[in-house]
Amino acid sequence: MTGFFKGIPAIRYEGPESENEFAFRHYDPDEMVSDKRMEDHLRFAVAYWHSFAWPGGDPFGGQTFERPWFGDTMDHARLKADAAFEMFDILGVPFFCFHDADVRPEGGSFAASLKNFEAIVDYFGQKMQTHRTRLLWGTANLFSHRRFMAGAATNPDPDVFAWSAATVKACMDATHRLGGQNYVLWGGREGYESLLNTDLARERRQAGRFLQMVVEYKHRIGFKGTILIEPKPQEPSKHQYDYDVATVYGFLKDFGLEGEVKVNIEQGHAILAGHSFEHEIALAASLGILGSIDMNRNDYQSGWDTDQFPDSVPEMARAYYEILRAGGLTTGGTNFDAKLRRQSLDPEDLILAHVGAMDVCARALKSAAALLQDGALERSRSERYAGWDQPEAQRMLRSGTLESISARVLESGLDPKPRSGRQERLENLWNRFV
Ligand code: XUL
Ligand code: CO
Repeated sequence: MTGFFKGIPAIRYEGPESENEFAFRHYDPDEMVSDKRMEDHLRFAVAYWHSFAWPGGDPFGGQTFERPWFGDTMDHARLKADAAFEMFDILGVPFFCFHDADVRPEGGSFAASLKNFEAIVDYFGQKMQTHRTRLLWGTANLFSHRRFMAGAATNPDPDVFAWSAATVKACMDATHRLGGQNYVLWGGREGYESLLNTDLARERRQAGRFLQMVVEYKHRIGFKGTILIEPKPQEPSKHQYDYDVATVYGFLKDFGLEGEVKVNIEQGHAILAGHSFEHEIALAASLGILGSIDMNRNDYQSGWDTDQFPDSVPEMARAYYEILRAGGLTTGGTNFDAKLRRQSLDPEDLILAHVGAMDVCARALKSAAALLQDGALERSRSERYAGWDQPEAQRMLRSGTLESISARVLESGLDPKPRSGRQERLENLWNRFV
């Protein structure tokens, strides 16, 4: 026991009337929501980096948090893992996620870093025998160290490409070994700062080949999890090649990977791209590439990626409605890629941030499931498109030409009658459930 969370009890479901801060009011893992237990719908994960590796800095100030595991030794790394698994137990979360750089000290060479990493992965493996939390996904940090300042796979220097490929291999091996259900690639530096020094076509080709290698390796080692790309339009780079879901889909098609790779959609990234979270989820679902979600919101005024814990049930309900409509999460989950505010110094803050976020998601899921089950929204949507179910309309889509359609319009004296889109009525319906 590290003693870091001393005095904090395991969090249990006590129902909406509970006044106990250290209890769930809405998240009851065993409660059935439609066809599945709540825990199996939401598949919550704790993000190792924000909760255990982030020191509380911002662009104007450094570390605010003091944690006994901050330091560059393997002893520190093991203490950090001990504290992390203690928190997973307190929260009862089924999953966690990590980057290589979150969990091990950097060594003096690639081989030394790898040795540290493998030792910690062994340590995780031992801990997972006595704790119930599993690995949702692993990933590589190819953005923090200065060697990645001009990109990883898209770097003008082939040696950085090679270093990145070797790093991803190590992280995929670790993910596979720990039974991870997905492997994520977020291209923080896969973009550019200035077009004046950038060869766009070349960088995009490098990124495409890199991703093909990842998929080839996945099959060679027999990793059964899903490979996920996490779109983000900018920050840290001025422009990232994985801008949003639509851009990623085009990229996957270009490199023949649309059947192999899905997306991990983050709420804050969707907002930065000028979309809503639910838009990105609905689009991914419609393209068959919805994989997983990172559940952390941005501040709507700051214009950058603030990675806050979710606090709005109506917003989350929009997201879970689209997820449920698409059939739910399979290998994916709800990863809290969220960090405390830098003034939230106490161990209690870290626990209660997750408790509140899990409750918000649970309420949102329940509202969304009730609305979907009610069926009125889906009926209204199908009625709106009912004309397309007519054989004539289907024939037009299948075998129509501009000439044949034009002839029919002239012959039939066709005269379309505008119909209400009923938006406000549907908003009222929505608000009855949420
Ligand atoms: C950065 C971000 C990352 C990815 C994993 O904005 O979201 O933490 O989720 O690299
Ligand atoms: Co993320």
